[in-house]
Amino acid sequence: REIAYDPPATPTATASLHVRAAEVLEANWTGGSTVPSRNLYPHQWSWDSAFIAIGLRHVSPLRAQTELETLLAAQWADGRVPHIVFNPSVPLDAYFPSPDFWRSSTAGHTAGAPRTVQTSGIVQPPVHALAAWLVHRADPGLSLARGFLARVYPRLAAWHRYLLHRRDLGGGGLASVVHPWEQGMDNSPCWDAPLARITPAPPRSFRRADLDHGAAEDRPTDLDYGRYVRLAADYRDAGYADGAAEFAVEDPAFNALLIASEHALARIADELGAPGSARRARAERLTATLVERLWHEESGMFLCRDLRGDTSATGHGTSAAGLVRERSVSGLVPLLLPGLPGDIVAALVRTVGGPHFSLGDRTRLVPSYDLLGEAFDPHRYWRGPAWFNTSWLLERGLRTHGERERADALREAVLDLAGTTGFAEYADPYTGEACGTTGFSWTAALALDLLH
Ligand code: 9WN
Repeated sequence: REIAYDPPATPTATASLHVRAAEVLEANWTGGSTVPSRNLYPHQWSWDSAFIAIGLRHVSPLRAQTELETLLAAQWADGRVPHIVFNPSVPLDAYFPSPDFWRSSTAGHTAGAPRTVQTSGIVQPPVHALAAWLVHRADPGLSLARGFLARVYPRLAAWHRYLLHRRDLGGGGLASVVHPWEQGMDNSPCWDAPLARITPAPPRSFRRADLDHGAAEDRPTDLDYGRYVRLAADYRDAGYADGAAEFAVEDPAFNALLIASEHALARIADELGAPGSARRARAERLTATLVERLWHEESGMFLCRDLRGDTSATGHGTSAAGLVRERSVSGLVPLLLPGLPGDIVAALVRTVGGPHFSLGDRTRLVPSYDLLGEAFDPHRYWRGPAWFNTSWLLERGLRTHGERERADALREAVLDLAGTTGFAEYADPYTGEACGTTGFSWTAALALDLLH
């Protein structure tokens, strides 16, 4: 006979997925933060930590708060949040580029790099205020007792200020990325044209540690790496000063995440008794600017704007000047925004299910790049494979706009494939076969989030 106070039965598959995901996060926890992967990425990464905190809040709100606090403690005085915070106990040759490449405390001196920790000098997408808000909501009592929001708010505000002022390289109100690693989708075909103008660093001037752990055909090419190294070294040699960037791109996902985080910051301000209305209004204005600068009607999605590209010969009117004609999942991420005009929402939903991404038809998770694009490759990193963070963002977007059935199907697919791939870094968009590394933190974290 059943005992009345037994908890309702949880389907075993769901329960075990929860346990396995929590185990991945536990195994990757280093005491103050979580590594994306023990072998491939043995330090703290910026946007990974934000996604990780969003999942970790369901297991340990304290660890989730700590994750974000550790990252923000490495913030530079100019407001930038570095894309990597290095763990001093990890050998230098475990990851490239290592701290001796970035030399943050000396080369970043003028920009205000911290002296006690070593970091990179570039940034990653600003998912942090959104994460902080969600982490707070998971346990408001603990958050209040620890003064969590009050401590992170000024840092998050300075971070957004940096992006909206120092990084408004196009002068139109959006933030630019100055390196493909900043946008987070390292070898996306969107960067092929802007990167082609960069002279690669000589192949023998650096050693790729990623190839010790990942299959070469799943990773960016040596030529890509040569250009990544050149761009980062030039930025470092200019003291990490913004303005003279050889590579400057306005990216839809990066800016949409900034806007979503600005909405979250408004809620945090409200919670702290400082009305968030001005921030909310700014988020709405930024949404309009995003549409104005990056929406491309003909493609039915947002595109990247290459600020250093040829803006004269487009044949599509001035508003299309500088837009990169490649369809990346990045251009679908703005679906996350609540204030998006209805016709744009409808067009994005059509595009997600249409031939270029085929969600719900030929793919179960959203591919990172156009299935029909010339550069499509189902295994090579951000040139086709499906990633779990972008599917999570799309799931949130579909649900925000009342697309319940599509959101439910995507949620099921994330949970199913996270489990069957062993929490893979990414997957073949057609077969669901695991690619990259396994035991990947944000895959586990975002699966956990969707279980709740
Ligand atoms: C460079 C950590 C990071 C992710 C990025 C992903 C990959 C790094 C690399 O790993 O980039 O930052 O060495 O390839 O592209 O999105 O944050 O998981």
